[in-house]
Amino acid sequence: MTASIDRRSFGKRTLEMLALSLLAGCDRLAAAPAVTRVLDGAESVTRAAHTLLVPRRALAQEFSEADLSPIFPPNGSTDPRDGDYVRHAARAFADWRLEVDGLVERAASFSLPELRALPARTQITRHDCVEGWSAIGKWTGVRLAALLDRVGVRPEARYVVFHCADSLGRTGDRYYESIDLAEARHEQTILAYDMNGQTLTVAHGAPLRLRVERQLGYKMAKYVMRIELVGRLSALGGGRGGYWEDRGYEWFAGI
Ligand SMILES: Nc1nc2c(c(=O)[nH]1)N[C@H]1C(S)=C(S)[C@@H](COP(=O)(O)O)O[C@H]1N2
Ligand SMILES: [Mo]
Repeated sequence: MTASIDRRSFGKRTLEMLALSLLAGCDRLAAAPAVTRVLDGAESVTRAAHTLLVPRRALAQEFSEADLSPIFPPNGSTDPRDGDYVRHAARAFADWRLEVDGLVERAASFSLPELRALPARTQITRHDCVEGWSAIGKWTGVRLAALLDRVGVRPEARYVVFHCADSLGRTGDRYYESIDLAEARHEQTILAYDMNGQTLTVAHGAPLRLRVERQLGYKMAKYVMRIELVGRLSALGGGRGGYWEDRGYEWFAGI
C-alpha cells in the first residue's frame, strides 16, 4: 500500500516537473495565438508529458483474486432517481439498450445480451478516487475498441463521450465523461457489466459502466446510456469534457 502511494506521488512529481520545464521551454512558441489555442493551459502540457512518460499502450497494474478489497465503496450517484433509469431498473434492464451515435459510420443500439456477445476482457485493478480512497475490484466487460469497430469511427471523430442516466448536485446536471480515441482503444478500456463475478449492481453503475484503468475514479462513468463520437468537446455540457471537469477537475486524470 505504502509502496503504491509512493510510486504514485513520485509519478505525479515527475510529471509536474516535466510539465513545468516543457512550459518554460514553450514560452516563446506559446506567444503565437494558434499555439496558445492548441495548448489551452498547463493541462495539455501535463497530458503531453504523461504521454511521453507513459506510452499510450502501457497497462495499468493488474492484481490477483487474493488482492480484491473486501469492501468496494460505491461513490457519487448510487441510486439514480431519473425517470427513464428508474423504469429500466424496475425491469432489470430487460429492454434497455446502449445507443452509439455521433461521428460513426453506422449508428446502432445494443441490448445487454448483444454486448455480452462481443469480445470481452476481465481485469483486477485498483480504483483511485480523488477523495482519497482506493479499492481493488474485478471487472468484466466489452472492450470499447470492439464496440467502436462495430459502428465504424468516422475520420473526423476525436473523442468518445459517455452520456449517463443520473443528474446530480444542486444544478441537476447530467453526469457525462469523455476520453480520446487512443484511450478508448486501449486494451483495458472496457464497458463493464460484471463486478467481482456478479452482475453489476445499481450502486456501482448498472447496467453498464466505463473502466478506464489508467485514470482516476471520476472518469469511470456509471449508468452509461449513450455513447457519442465527437470531434470536439466544447459543445457539450460546460465544455470541458465531463461533469467534474466542468467543475474544475482535470480532463486527463492520469494516475
Ligand atoms: N454516472 C456517474 N458516474 C460516476 C459517478 C457519478 O456520480 N455518476 N461518480 C464517479 C466517481 S467520483 C467515482 S470515485 C466512481 C465510483 O464508482 P463506484 O460507485 O463503483 O465506487 O464513479 C464515478 N462515476
Ligand atoms: Mo471519485
